[in-house]
Order: sequence, then C-alpha cells, then structure tokens
Amino acid sequence: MRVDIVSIFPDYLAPLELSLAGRAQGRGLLDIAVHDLRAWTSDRHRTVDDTPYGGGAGMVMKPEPWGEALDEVATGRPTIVFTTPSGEPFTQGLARDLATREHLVLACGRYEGIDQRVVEHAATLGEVLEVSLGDYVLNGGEVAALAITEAVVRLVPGFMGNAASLLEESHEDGLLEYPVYTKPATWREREVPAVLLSGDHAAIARWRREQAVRRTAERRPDLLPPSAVPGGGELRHAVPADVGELYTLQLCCWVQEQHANPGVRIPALHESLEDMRRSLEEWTWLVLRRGGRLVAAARGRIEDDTWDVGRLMVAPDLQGQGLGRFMLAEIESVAPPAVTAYTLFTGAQSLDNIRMYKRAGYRLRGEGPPGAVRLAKPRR
Ligand code: 6GU
Repeated sequence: MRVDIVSIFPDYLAPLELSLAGRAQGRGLLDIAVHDLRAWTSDRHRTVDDTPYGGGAGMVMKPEPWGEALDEVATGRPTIVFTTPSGEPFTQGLARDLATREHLVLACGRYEGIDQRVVEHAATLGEVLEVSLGDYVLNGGEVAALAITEAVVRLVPGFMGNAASLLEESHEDGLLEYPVYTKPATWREREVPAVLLSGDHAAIARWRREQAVRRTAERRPDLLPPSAVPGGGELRHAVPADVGELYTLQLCCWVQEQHANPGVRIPALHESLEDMRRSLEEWTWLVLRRGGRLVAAARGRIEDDTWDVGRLMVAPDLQGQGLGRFMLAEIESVAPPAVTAYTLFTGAQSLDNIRMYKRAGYRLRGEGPPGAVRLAKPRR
C-alpha cells in the first residue's frame, strides 16, 4: 500500500515515515510519504489560505496549491481522503475498506476548510471521501490523518504480527471488547474474575460475550441493533440510573401476582432497593421506556447451558398489548450463543402468564418453588 499525506505541517506527520512505515517498508508492504503543501505555492509568502467568499470568520484554504499538489501526488486513480469535521465518521468498517486500497492520498484540511472546488477536482482524479474522526473540532486534520493511517495500516495483511488479535478487539464484531486481565491473580486485594482461571473455555467465551454486550449496552447502546417495540418506545439494557423505577415497577407488578396467587411467598415482593441494585450487576436486564416512562422490563442470566429468564413485567395499565411477549422475545435474544434452552418460573395460578408463555413455545417442566411452576423451551 502506498500512502501520501499532504499537510502544511509535515513535521507533525514525519514520525509515521520512520516508525510505522519503517517496520513495514523494509518488507515492502507499505510506503508512506509526507508532503508539504507549501511546496506547491508560487508566491513569495507561500500563501495557502484566504478570506471566505460570503464573509464570516476564519480563513479558507486556497484551491491553487491543493490543485497542483493533488495533480502531482494523486496519480493512478487513488482513494483521496479529505480530513474534515464535517466528513463521514471514521469507523473500523471504513478502516477495513481503506485497508484494501492500493493507494491512499490523505489531504489534511486546516482553518475553516478547503475550497470545495478542490474536492470536486479531486473526484476527477480518484475516489474521494470526506472523513471526520468524531463529533469535536481539532485545529487541523493532521491528527485525523495520523489516526486514519494507524487504524488502516495495521489491517493491511501481513502488517501485524498476530492476525488473531485483530479479530478479538473492540469493534471487530460490532461490540466493545470485554475487560481483560493478566497476572498476578490477586493485586491490591483485587481478584481476577474466577471464570478466567477455570480453564473452562466455553464458560470463558460465554463470560466474555456477556461482558462485551453489557459494556456495549452501557457505553455505546447505539451500536446494538434497534428493535421494533410494539406501540413505540425505546428498549435498552438497564443502567444503574434505572434502579429506582425498576424497583417501583417490580413491586407494583408483583402485587398483581400476589392477588392471583394468594398465600404464595413471592420473592420479588420481599426485595430491597439494594437487592435490585445487586440484581442489575448479576443479571442482564432489559428495560422498555415509552415517553420517558419505564413501562416494562425483563432479566436473564446464564446457568450451565440454560438462559434463566425472570422478572418479566409490564406496567398494569399497558398489559394485554403484546409488550410481555415482546420483552420475552428480546430477553431471549440477548442470551449468549452457548445457550441451548430457556427456562422461567411463574405462579401456578397465573393462568394468563402461563398461556402467554405457552404461546411463546414454553412447556410446563415440573414444579418450581412452592406455588410456582417451571416452564422451559429449547433454543431454536
Ligand atoms: Cl478530520 N479535522 C478537524 N479539523 N477536526 C476534526 C476532525 C477532522 N475530526 C474530528 N474533528
């Protein structure tokens, strides 16, 4: 791969030519060159900017030096990337795409941007992309060009020593990476999670998947697939800030259960707010909000190869509209791949619930705790 970077601050990018390229250049995989835009100016002051037509603050990069530079550097129909905060977001997917290109030209914008006609002209020389690092403003595109180069070249086949490590990192499977640990097993009284020392590779894979999903739900819920909620609303993994409403909804829903199952001791009615807080750490919880109000929830966790589903709740005034069925399908769908069956308990007298579970494919599988029945279904 050939990478040409054009900037008015070539020194900013010079280390790329040494370190990064140094390693791969020796092996003929990568060839990076950094160019000073001012080399293509013709006036005494080597001017690269001017005031914007139409007025306004700041300066705009002049078209002439950029035109000359691209005509010289962008030969052989390269992919030309303009770095600009108004570009499309740079993602791992785009990095993967760019890693397949033979020749990249990175044009670093400065000031308020480059005269738009330069971008139009560049499109006659190759494929043009306008790319942003994220939703914040840098003084110039040099840092973006550094980031793009580093993200792309490490995906060039043969560049990285360990190809397997590429597959396991954040973003490669659409999820953030699970937390990682190394020796010692105890450090300042903090233990490495026991499962990682168990030698049980299936259990480790399940734990990592759960952690990755949980992290993604907490930090980047936008990365998880949206789900179509009947009647509208927003489904999310529960976060600590949901605890109060979740606790309230749980009490109110299980009072109903108590009425349907008189005399039965219902655990959900005997838990504290603190129990709920702990439950959020120990289970995968999904919550459904409609108009800002928390109206439904469910939780699940893996036990052996079974996804243990529970606390399926829908606000009493919204029951009978398919929300329970929806939440059930959603909590099933977040079970890790290793799960082969689902199981849950409900009150032996909760006939509406039992009917709903049967329609969802569950079958009675014996007694639960006193007054409860167990239902189960295999995963398709
Ligand atoms: Cl590519 N350029 C500038 N100047 N600011 C940015 C950016 C690029 N990406 C995020 N902020």
